[in-house]
Amino acid sequence: MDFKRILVTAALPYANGPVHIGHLAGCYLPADIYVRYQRAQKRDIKFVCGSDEHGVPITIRAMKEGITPQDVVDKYNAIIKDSFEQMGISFDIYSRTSNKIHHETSQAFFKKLYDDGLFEEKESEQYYDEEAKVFLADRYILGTCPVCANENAYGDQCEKCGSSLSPEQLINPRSALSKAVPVKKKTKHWYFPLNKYEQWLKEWIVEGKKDEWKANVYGQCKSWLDNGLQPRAMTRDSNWGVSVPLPDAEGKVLYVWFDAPIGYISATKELTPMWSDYWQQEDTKLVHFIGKDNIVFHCIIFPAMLKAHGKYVLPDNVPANEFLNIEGDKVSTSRNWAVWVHEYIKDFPEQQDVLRYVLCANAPETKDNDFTWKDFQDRTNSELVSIFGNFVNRAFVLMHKLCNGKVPKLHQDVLDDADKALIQDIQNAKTNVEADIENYKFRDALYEIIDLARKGNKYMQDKEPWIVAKSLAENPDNQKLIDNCLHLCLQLTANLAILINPFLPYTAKKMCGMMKVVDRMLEWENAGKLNLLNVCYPLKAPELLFRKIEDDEIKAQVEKLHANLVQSQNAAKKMEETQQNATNNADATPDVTQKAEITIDDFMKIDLRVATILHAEKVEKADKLLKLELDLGFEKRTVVSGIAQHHKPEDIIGKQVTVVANLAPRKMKGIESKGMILMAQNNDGRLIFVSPLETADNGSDVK
Ligand code: B3M
Ligand code: ZN
Repeated sequence: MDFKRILVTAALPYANGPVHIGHLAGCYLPADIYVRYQRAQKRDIKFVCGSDEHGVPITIRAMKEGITPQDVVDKYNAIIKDSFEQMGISFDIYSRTSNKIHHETSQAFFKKLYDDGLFEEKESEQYYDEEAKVFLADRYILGTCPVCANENAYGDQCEKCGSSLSPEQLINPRSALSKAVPVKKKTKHWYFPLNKYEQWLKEWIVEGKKDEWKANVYGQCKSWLDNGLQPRAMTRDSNWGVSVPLPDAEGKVLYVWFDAPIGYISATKELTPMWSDYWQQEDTKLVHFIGKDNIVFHCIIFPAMLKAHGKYVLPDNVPANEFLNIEGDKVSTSRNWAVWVHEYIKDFPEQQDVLRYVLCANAPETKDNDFTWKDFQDRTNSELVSIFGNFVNRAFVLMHKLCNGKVPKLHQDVLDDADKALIQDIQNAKTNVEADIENYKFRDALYEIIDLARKGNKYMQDKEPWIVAKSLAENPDNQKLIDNCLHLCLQLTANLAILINPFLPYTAKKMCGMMKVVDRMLEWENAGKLNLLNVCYPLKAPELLFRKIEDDEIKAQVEKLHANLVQSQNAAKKMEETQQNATNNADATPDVTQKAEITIDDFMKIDLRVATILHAEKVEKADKLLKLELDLGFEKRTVVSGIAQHHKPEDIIGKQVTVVANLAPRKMKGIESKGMILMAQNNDGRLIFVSPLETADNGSDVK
């Protein structure tokens, strides 16, 4: 089919944390390369993305940080957006699913399916957390995976073995919120009958896409379809999300995987009044770039929704990548085993293209791949610096030295086989890069370009114009040989700029500056041409395109990774300890290790208050714990504190103390403790109250 326009989407990242380089490699970088190439081809193309601001990951993060979900999404949306901008990911729009237009669009979509009688309304028993008073769908529930026995599988998926699960399948289910054993409770939801689309999906994918889609994508779809599809609930009990647009749906929101992909439509609407051309005209090529954990949603569920709606185009392709591991280990945000994009930008200013290069050259296109800092250094130094950068630099230096700083002429009369072979190489590279990019083989395309630069180096090395120059006194005609060599090397440089532009846009721009050509030269139709630089045109002095990455930079990064890991483990341990308040180690030594720097914003998250102890008593069967009744001015509450071996209950009643008032509640010996009292630990291990020196009002803010 001949497509008139292309719509490219990149998975909407959850705004519950910053993006790491695995995200870039998996989805955003390949999408950006594809889009930049298509733009250079002057095709009608739009590139949409935005933050996914609903769903459990957001609410869980809010709970962990003790802030509201809105605070979470505002914070991370800004960080993520900035990371993408810095890395040159050239979205036409980066939107947010919290925008009004998205709520309206996804509600209208739901309503259309509802009005068409598509949903099955079902009451069912679902796990409910009686302590936290919420239904536990998806990631709110943890348990043992029935497939691989991983004890921390989620209610929707086991991240260890990749199995897709439902909460009922978990062995020993527990609430991710309170750790309590959940009970079953009745609730009503709207189910999308995926099973009714099974036959159609089989025809569309198994018969239609087998040879077109990547093997990893097709394989996952096939196994889903072979296992048979079940109706899937498209609503959830929650107060965070797009509310279900029906009268009897109080407290219900759209399932995040129902609303998020519609986010692509909302973003396009926000971008252009012509949005419906991109979504509703048959001759649109819709391409979803995603990571492998999103395949089923983009290849099965969303297409079935689009089909059910009836007015939308279906994805032509879903070129999902696999995962990028870091230094041999799976990325883990909870263990902080990741290379964060915003930190890379800080540590390596002006080095975006280097990261783009390494992530594309090593992209997990067909299987999981490993990112190591050593490989980052090797590829930069031995490919970008030694091959690509070196070639361009030598061509410029020699042209200044041997051709008066101007583009020399091409003398047809002395054109030899080596010259002709190089011309052929340039033209072949164009054809191959083009085919590779159209087929989503970005690694191969990039390799092709580096290989062309390698051929340029070899050509120059074989021609040795600097040696030929020594013979000019006896044989002035030899200048023609020098001219031809440098003419072709410079035309090759211009071609390299065009070819590398989708991959390394900052570098291509720099090259245009050196060649004194306008950006328009980078249009794809110019690739393969040999008249891109005019004869006699004076060019600038060369600028180094890339710098070497030094050993100590790499060492520092590896150390940072390990330090992060240790720090996150310590933080997790500390959290456990402080929550249990079991701190009385008699021979404690003063803690001189200082904690990492925090910002004022970090500090402001802690709600510190003055309170008075109204009542204190020992907790049964716990020799370290006291149960305290506190007056916080605005409320009274219970806090369990591990100070029983340091203070007698009768001695402390009436004392003023400082309380961390927004610490997540926790049960100790069956008592819910809502907060933590600040204590200083003396060198002898004694715990001393951190109290105001003068009497303060209960509930006063400590800042
Ligand atoms: N936010 C999942 C993820 O970040 C999800 C993608 C939505 S795409 C519509 O992995
Ligand atoms: Zn498992």
